Amino acid sequence: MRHPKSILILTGAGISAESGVDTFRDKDGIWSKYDYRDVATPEGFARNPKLVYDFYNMRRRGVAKVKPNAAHDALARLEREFSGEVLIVTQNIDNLHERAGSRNLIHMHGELESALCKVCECRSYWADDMEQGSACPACGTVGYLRPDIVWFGEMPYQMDRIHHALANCDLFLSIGTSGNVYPAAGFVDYARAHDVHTVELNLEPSEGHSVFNDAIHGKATKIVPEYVDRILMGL
Ligand code: BV8
Repeated sequence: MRHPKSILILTGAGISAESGVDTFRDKDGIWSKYDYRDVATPEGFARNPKLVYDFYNMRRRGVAKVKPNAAHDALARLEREFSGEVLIVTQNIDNLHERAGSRNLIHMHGELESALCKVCECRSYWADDMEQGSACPACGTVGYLRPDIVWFGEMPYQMDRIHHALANCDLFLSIGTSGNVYPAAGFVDYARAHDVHTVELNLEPSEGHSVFNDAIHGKATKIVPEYVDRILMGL
């Protein structure tokens, strides 16, 4: 793909792996330690809210101790130096893209550092532990605050904006995702249906690797900066 004008980049847990953030489905990944039905569904939260608060408190504390890696930095550099549009749609709930300097960013599965109140439906910045007795910063109600995270069975955020961007970009990159979770895993099909050039950059072939026009396999901190250099040099 030479001289793209608009790039949409989907990222998953693999882009944060080399920062020290656990992925989900790799060996010793999050889903090998927790059952997603207990910690990443509305039913699990209703059944045992403390377990879910503690699960996200542990992950929020973990992210606070790590920093963006060369792959996050390369995508921020692409947004700064590329003449066209760059939009990152991340499945990740960590804040490493922002801390690397990316601005045009959608967290389609929500964010660790955001709290959602079930009474006033306001979202508030939240960097500390959350618990049953936490009060909503916006309306003050106690006992109705949840992690602002999209759980299984819930609709991911900003899907209309994402679909519009997918249909109107000319290069779609998928970085560090196993292609297991929908609707994100279906973005490559949607892009292809709109004649968008699609490239997978991942440690190993993902579930949907055969759908991509092109694939580059390796560690994100190596292959992402190299690919960004090629785009910026017009190669
Ligand atoms: C919904 C919460 C409907 C936050 C997550 C078909 C269509 C639509 C839905 C479905 C469907 N089929 C099934 C469904 C239901 C379900 C689903 O997809 N289930 C799967 C398991 C079959 N989808 C949903 O429920 C979604 N909601 O569809 O709602 C609806 C409709 C109308 C009205 C209301 C509702 C919601 C999905 C979001 C769920 N929330 N997480 C959290 O706790 O983090 S999903 C979870 O998986 C994370 O968000 C994560 O981001 C996501 C994807 O995982 P990956 O990021 O890909 O991570 P993974 O470990 O799997 O892979 C890492 C990759 O990196 C690997 O390939 C590895 O090789 C690579 N890697 C590792 N190291 C490196 C590397 N690459 C490069 N360098 C390295 N160093």
